[in-house]
Amino acid sequence: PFLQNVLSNHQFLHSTVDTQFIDENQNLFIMKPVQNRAQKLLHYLGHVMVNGPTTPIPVKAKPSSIDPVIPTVPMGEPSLGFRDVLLREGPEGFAKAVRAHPGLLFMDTTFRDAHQSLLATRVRTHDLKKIAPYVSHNFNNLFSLENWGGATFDVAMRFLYECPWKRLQELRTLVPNVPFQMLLRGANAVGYTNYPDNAVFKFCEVAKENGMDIFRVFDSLNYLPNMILGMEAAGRAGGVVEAAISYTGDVSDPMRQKYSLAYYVKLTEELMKAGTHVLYVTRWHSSQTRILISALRDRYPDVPIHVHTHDTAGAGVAAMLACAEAGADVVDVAVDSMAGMTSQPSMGAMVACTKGTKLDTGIALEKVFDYSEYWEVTRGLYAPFDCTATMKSDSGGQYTNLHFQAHSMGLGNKFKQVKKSYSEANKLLGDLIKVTPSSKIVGDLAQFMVQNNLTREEVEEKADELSFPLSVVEFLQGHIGIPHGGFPEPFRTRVLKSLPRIEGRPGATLPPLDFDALEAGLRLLHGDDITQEDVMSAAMYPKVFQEYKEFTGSFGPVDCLSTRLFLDGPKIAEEFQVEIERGKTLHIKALAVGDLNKTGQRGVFFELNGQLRSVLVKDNV
Ligand code: 3PY
Repeated sequence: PFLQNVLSNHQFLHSTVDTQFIDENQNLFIMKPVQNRAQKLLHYLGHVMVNGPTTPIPVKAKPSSIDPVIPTVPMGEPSLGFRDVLLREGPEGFAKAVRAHPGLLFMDTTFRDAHQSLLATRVRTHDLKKIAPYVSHNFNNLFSLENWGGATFDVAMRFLYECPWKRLQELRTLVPNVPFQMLLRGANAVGYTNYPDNAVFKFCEVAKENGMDIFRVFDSLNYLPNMILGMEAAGRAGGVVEAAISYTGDVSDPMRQKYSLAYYVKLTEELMKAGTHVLYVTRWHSSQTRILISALRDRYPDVPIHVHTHDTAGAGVAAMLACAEAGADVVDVAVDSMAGMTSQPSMGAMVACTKGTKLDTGIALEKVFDYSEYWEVTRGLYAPFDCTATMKSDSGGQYTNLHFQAHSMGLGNKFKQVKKSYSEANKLLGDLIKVTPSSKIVGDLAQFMVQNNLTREEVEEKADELSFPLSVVEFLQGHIGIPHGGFPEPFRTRVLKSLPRIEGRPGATLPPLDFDALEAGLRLLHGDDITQEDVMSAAMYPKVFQEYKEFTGSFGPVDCLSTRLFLDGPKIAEEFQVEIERGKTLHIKALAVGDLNKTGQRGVFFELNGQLRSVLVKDNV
């Protein structure tokens, strides 16, 4: 609101008042904080021009210089979708409608898992927003659009310097008709470790308020108490609860008893009892599909079944088709140019393969082509993060993060060895379900073995002498829950010695989070415009949130920049426009980078809306 302060109060400016007027009009001295957004933005651009990208770059490649063409959408409101059913009939009615739907339904993972799997989760809200209306208008019959949770929450703040909540709010406005889906890591919410129960409950409540619809809840060990906590949090917030069973092993192999069909059936029974609206099976391998889905379909004829895989081996389309034929209602796909390899199977391929059959999706292939074209060019902007630059198809599966971890630790040339050690590390830890964070724990142990040249036998022999990665020690202490079949002994005892152990669900013994105290602390540090969403961000990632606020304090919001400018900055003499808010556009031209001065800084010169402006940037290179 417009403040009537000393600079603008008419009576004050014209001295038609006595001093009592000041006492009675306290707002005279409330000054609107100077935002200085343009200068901060120039500072950011100057910083990138001098020091390079502000986010770590794993692959030696430049963002492509071609801009994506945004396909046009018709004027007016998009057609009704499953979100309208959900809003009208609630989670139960929604689940019934999904089950009654005649053809095969899709969840589109392009906005989350596809780029988490291929592009290190780096896709920015800027690029999601441009194509969101197209999705809303052309794919209104999607079961859901997966666009939040998993690693996106952390990466948005840590590497993209943007607010994950704002992403959710903005996408919600652009896509009113398709249900949004997020990945909730059970009691770990969107983090890597257990949070106090009240933090998980509050997180789901705020996510629902911001527009989230379906909460897919998993636990990286399929540890039921953790899953049930996440399901309760999602359900109490009013969301659709999708309990996710993480699959490992081989149900067709009678020799592999640990994760047998009976294990999955029993787990499903518990999840049904806990009140899941939809069943989700996440699969890391492409065989044995029929057996598991058929068994679940037979036992639970009324519950929608939703299936997921990564296409690392190249058999994703075949696996999803087999699942659909065995009774799955929904399968996960990513748009063609963001599909395949460690991402999901291709949407176009699934549309084409089911056309004219009882599974016909009703989606027009031409619409998928335009969607794919946008993403093909957009993907080029993220070339510095594209894992397919160094990774090739692999029938072993489960390697996205491992690959990234290995490369970032300089073990890229030993990836074959890392993969072999991964399997050995998994056996050492007792053959685990491997999803975030258990997959990372196994990966950490594998890398530790490669770095120290250790075999499984040697690790077992020297277990009480070795200095294991913290994640491995904490896992054995019980920080993320209890694995199926218990902890591996005597390995656990030898590693932990006298270290404390957590019995049961870790969150149950954590003291509740004091939200008021957290909020008061944040206000003290960052001022009064702290929102409940900020409080949740700080609850999930205190240090990352602090750094994100420090970054935006210096550089302002940078989500208004195109991805090429965000990553690489402008070239000298490049002219461009940046819309910092609706209707407020800056016209910028990069003029020159000056010489290094005595204090290690450089002047960077711009033209801003026709006027010369400069910023001083410390040269860190
Ligand atoms: C995550 O936890 O981020 C995952 O994608 C697990 O599948």
